[in-house]
Amino acid sequence: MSQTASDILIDVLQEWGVDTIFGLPGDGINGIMEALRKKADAIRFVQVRHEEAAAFMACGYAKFTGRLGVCLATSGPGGIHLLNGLYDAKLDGQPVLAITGMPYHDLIGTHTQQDVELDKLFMDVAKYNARVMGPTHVENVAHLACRTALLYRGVSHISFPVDLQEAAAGGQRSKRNIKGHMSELEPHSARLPNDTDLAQAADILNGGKKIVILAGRGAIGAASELEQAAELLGAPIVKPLLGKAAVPDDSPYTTGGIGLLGTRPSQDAIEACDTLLMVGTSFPYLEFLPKPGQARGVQIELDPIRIGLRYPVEVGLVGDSRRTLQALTPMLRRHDDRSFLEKAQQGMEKWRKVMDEHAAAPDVPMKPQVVAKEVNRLLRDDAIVACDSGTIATWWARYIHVKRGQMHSLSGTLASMANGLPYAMAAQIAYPERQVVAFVGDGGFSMLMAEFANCVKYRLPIRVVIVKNNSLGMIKWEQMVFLGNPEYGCELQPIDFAAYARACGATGFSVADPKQCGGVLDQAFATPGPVIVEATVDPFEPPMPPRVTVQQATKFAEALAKGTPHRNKIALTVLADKVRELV
Ligand SMILES: Cc1cc2nc3c(=O)[nH]c(=O)nc-3n(C[C@H](O)[C@H](O)[C@H](O)COP(=O)(O)OP(=O)(O)OC[C@H]3O[C@@H](n4cnc5c(N)ncnc54)[C@H](O)[C@@H]3O)c2cc1C
Ligand SMILES: Cc1ncc(C[n+]2csc(CCOP(=O)(O)OP(=O)(O)O)c2C)c(N)n1
Ligand SMILES: [Mg+2]
Repeated sequence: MSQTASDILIDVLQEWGVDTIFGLPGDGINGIMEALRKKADAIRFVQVRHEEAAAFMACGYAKFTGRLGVCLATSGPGGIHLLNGLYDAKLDGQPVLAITGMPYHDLIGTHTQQDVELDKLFMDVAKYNARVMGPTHVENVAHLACRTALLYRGVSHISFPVDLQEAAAGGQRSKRNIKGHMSELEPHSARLPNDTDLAQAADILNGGKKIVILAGRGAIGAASELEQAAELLGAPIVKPLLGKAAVPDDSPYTTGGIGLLGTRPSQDAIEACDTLLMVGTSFPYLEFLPKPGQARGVQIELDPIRIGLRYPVEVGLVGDSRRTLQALTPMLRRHDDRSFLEKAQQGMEKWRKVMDEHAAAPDVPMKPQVVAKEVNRLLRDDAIVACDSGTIATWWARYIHVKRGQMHSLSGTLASMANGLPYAMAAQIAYPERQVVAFVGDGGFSMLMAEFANCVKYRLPIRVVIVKNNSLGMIKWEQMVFLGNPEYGCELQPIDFAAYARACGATGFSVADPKQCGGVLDQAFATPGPVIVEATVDPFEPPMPPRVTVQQATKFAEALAKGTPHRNKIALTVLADKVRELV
């Protein structure tokens, strides 16, 4: 059987180590599907029910494996559906290749069916974006697409007209497209800053008295180097959300998260610090960072463009976090004054007690914190946890404590809903033996819930824990606390998710009583997956910021006064939480 242009594409992907492609077939990519069918023993095609999930899966796959994530969608609507997941990859810096179909090459731009010029549509999301012009174009384009996504940590896109997909390989090349002139390397630099910058950074850090280390996603994999620096500098490690797994939560150096869903000790440390060492972070909430001029700044960052992006640092160390810390720490002297770190540690002890109080609440309706705490108890050292956007992210950030070896993520800078389930599926596909949990809200889950059927199809034993408050909880609170308005448009029609699990051929559990929550989760985690646990919780439980500002309290009062539905219950719940913190 003669080779087609699509076969060349799949061969190149194989050369780049691609073993999984997430997608949904359509008449605009049937040539590529045939090439995949022929290579089914080498490259697994994972079918989705909505292309958005394929793009999220590709992003999740990249996040959890460090490898290229690949998604495939048909021309027109299929390609358009990918966009949200691709933006997630772009904004969280993940290497993802999207392959889409296009109409017949000589009908593009003629109002033919599905005539969407996807390369134009993807111009903003993709760092590399090419339309295949013929079989002899495929090899070069495919290599560059893989290389760009991996080396520039972003999205590449290849759009392939449907007739060219089936065209015979090996046609006439143009006279300048001479075979063998391009190498297929994935080259790397040393990813290390220069010595002058290192010395200047060490000077600033050695001179600091109250130093905070802000360690984000780019510091994952550098836990022992971060702890070593923290020990030398007597500095607490504060973790932006995507850096949740940068150091485990039982590390004596960390004060956990920062920002609205962060901890009070993190905020206290940031507000008091005189020196800030940022490592692999582009944490976006400037209002939670030290005020400009308050602290001297040093930043370790792979991407030179991002040095000084969020805080006016004096030195930028352009390099990989781990390698740069290895070069920097021998130049740091041990700070004998441990009081700043000790204060943060004492703060954490208190903070944990308050959090434990909330998570032990016997109230009915059940508090979401109870569910998070019970999930936390059941997580193994090898767990991979995918979370979603919503108040759910607060419970995950504060009550699910990272253990050494675990991986955790959510859609960070795009902050999209609906990524939780696809991320978890991609994780389980990449690591069949690991424990994988999707910890999601009812709103986010229901956006792409059809994908759960594919957990059954592909025998993915994931545990989906749905914290069900029958509302778009986070938005409800934002409307009240940030704008002072009554909630509007946030209630969700309840769905019986346990029955839905059974309808898909899986097991479903429901729990609404905090006394039974641990037992039901025990059972669910012991049942061969996939499993859905729907935990019905108090819709009025607020995701409290680490410290309530006067403005937030005023807006909240205004919202209640303007006639927020259920305002008495809301006021009582917030008050009860405050009391719990005080006693
Ligand atoms: C509902 C919701 C609420 C949220 N609330 C909060 C909140 O309260 N607090 C919070 O922290 N976040 C919150 N987020 C997430 C937030 O939007 C950001 O995504 C997050 O703070 C960014 O974390 P980061 O700095 O670790 O990652 P990024 O912003 O992705 O930054 C990582 C940086 O590391 C660099 N890098 C990558 N690899 C390396 C390497 N090897 N060496 C050196 N540098 C490297 C990258 O170039 C990048 O600049 C929320 C998200 C959601 C969905
Ligand atoms: C795709 C998308 N649409 C809308 C939003 C805005 N948004 C952020 S959180 C949220 C509510 C999430 O609801 P749910 O999943 O039920 O979680 P909860 O807040 O109730 O815990 C919404 C609508 C978003 N981030 N992403
Ligand atoms: Mg909800």
